[in-house]
Amino acid sequence: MRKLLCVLLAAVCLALTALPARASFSDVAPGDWYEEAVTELTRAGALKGYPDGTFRPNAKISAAEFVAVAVRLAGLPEGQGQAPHWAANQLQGALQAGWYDWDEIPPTGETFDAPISRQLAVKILMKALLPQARGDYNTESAKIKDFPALDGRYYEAVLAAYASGVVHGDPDGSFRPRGTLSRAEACTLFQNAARAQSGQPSVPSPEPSPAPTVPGAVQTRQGGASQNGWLQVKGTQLCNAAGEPVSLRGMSSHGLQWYSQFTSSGAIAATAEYGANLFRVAMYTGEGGYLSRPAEMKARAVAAVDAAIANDLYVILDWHILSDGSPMAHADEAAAFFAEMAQRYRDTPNVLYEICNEPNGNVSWPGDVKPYAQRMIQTIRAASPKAVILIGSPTWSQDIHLAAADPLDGENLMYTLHFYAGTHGAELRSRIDGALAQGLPIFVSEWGTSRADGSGGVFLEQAGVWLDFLERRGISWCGWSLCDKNETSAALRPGASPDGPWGWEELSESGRFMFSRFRGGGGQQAVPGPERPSGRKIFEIALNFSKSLPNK
Ligand code: IDC
Repeated sequence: MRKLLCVLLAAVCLALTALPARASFSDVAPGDWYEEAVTELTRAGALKGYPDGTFRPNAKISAAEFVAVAVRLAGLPEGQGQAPHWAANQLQGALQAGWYDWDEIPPTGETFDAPISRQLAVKILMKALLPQARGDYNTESAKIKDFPALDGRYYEAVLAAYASGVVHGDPDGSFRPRGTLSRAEACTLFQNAARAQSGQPSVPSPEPSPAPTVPGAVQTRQGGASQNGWLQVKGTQLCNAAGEPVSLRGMSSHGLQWYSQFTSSGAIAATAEYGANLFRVAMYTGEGGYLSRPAEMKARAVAAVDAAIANDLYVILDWHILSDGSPMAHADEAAAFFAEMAQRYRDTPNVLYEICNEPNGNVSWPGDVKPYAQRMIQTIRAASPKAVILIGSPTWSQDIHLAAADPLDGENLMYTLHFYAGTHGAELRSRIDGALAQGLPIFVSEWGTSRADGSGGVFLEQAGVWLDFLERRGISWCGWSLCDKNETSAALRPGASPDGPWGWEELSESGRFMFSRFRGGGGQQAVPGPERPSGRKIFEIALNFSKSLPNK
C-alpha cells in the first residue's frame, strides 16, 4: 500500500513538472490554440513579447522577428550588422550562414520590419533547424493546392517542410507562399520544426484568425473593420466602436477611369499585407470619369469597395471632384449616387463617404461647400445613420479654418485636409492645430510625397515631418496613389502587376516610404530593440548605404 502511494506520488510529481509553465502574456490565454507553442518557445528563451506584456499573436511576424527567433533556437553566432536595428546582428549572422540571400532581406534594413512571406519564412526555418530534410517532389507538391504560386527558389525548402510535417498548409490545402504569417502561426512552425528535430509528431495549426464578422469577408486584419467595427468621432478623434482611438492608414486609388486595375482584390490585399487598414476609391467626376460614363464608373467603384470590404479594410468612397471646381456643379448627380451607395452599404461598417474631393476655383465655404455638405449629409444619413462622412473645403481641401469657424451640425463628421510634401509645409500644419483647437475633427484623406501636381521630388524628408506630425495627433491618412503611372507620386514602379503581391523592388520610392509607414513610425516591434526607424531614418540609412557603394 505504502509502495503504491509512493509510486502514485512520484507519478503526480512527474506529471506536474512535465507541465509547461504558462507564458505570461496578457493576450495569450490558457486553451488558445497557440498557447503551448508560445509557452515552449518562451521557455526555450527564443521568444520575447512586447514591453506592455502582450504577445500580439495575431500580428504579422516581421522578417527581423522571425529570423531572430530562428537564430536563438539554432544558437547561431551573430554577425556584424550594418543597419541600426535591434536585430541587425542576428540577421547578419543568418545571412552569412546562407539561410537566405541578400535580395530576400537586404542588410540595408528597409524590409527588416516588413512582414516576412510564408515561403521565405519556411526556407529560413528549414535551413536553421532541419537542414538535412528533403521532400519528394511528386508526393509533396501534390499536397499543395497552390504549388504553382511558389517561387522556384523555395521548392526545396517547402517540399522538405511538408515531408517532415513542419507545414500542413491551410485547411483548404493551400500554402499561400506570398502571404504572411501571424506571430502565433510562426510559433507553431518553430514548434513543429523542433519536434521534427527530436522525432516527435507535429501539430497542425487550426484556422488562425477569429471568424470574420463582415459578411463575405475573406480575411480578417489587424486594425480592420472586423476588429474595430463601426467608427465614431469623439471630440476631434476617430474612434472604434468601443470608443478607443484608432488611426486608419492606407492608399488611395488613382482615377478609376484610368487605373481601376489597381483596385483589384489582389492589389488591395497586397497593400494590406504591408499593414494598411484603409483604401480610398477615387471616382473622378470630370476628366472622363463618372459624369461621362456613370454606369461604368459606378460599377468600378462598387467593385473596388467590395474588394476592400472582402479584405476587411475600411474604405473611403470618394466623389473625386477636381476640374469641376464647385461641388454644387453636379450636386444632383452626387445626391443620387450617395443615396444609392448609402443604401447599398447601410449595414457595412467599412465604408466612409468623402463627398467632395477638392473644391477649388471660385467657391466659398458658406455659399457652396457647406450647403452641398448639408444636402449630402442628409442624403447619406437617410440610409446610413452613423457612417463617417468626410467633408472637403475650398482651395483643394486646405481651407479647414473656414470650416472650423463655421462647422456643420451632426455626428461622425470629419473634415479633410490634403497636402503634398513638396508644396505644403509648416503653414498648413499650423492650420491643422488651429482647427483641432477649435474642435474640428481632421482626416487627411489624400497626401503625396511629390509636389501638388503629382510629380517632382520625392520629398521624403518633408513627408516624414508631416507623418510624424499626424501620428502625434492621431490623424488618419491615405496616400496618393496606388498605380504604376510614370509620375513620382505613384506608389508602384511602371509594369507592377495589378494583382500584387509586390516585393520591395516593385514599389516606387514614394511607395516604399508610404508602405513603411502604414503601421506607424515608432515603437511597434517586439523587444528587444530601439524604436523602429522613422521614414526619415530609413531614408537616411538607404542614402548612407548608397553613398558607401563604390562608384561604378
Ligand atoms: C493627379 C494625378 C495625375 C492626373 C491629375 C489630373 O496624379 O496623374 O493627371 O491628377 O487628373 C490632387 C487631386 C488628384 C491629383 C493629385 C496630384 O486630388 O486628383 O492627381 N492632387 O496632382 N490634389 C492635389 C494633388
